[in-house]
Amino acid sequence: MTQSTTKQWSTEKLLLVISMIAILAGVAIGTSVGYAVRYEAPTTRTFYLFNSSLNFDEELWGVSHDTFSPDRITVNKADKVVIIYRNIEDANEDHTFTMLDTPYTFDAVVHVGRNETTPVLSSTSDLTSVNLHQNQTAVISFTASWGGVFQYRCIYHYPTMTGYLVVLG
Ligand SMILES: [Cu+2]
Repeated sequence: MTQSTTKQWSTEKLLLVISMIAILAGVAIGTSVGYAVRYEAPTTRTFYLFNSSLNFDEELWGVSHDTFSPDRITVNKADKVVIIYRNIEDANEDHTFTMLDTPYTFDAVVHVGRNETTPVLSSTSDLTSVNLHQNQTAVISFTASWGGVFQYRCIYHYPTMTGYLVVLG
């Protein structure tokens, strides 16, 4: 005589299992749709960056009046970032774009004039800092491979000439 090994599931147990599967499927579909709606494919984002200054007496206040404009650059992770940096200073003064203590390095093409169509002065890869004389333009590029908030600064006018790269994701 053989004994049946087939287990009979009670109706309650069956309903419970079906409910659990339905809930899990709903969560999976909801999450996928949410991701698909929000997701943006990596793209190239171009920003114009300038030195700027505030109208106060530097000696009186004891800090540099120079700042960056803009002082926030926000991108998604994996975007290609292009920063066109112009030294628009009205005096004969240098400014840098420098990223210290970050995982980022960048390529920089420095032009001798006020825009990126003027002749190239230098073209360098894997930099953490680039220096611009008055009326020069740098095209800075890198891929935003690490998420987080990363400082950029001008080494001559720190800490007031400081900005932040925000990489989402
Ligand atoms: Cu500066």
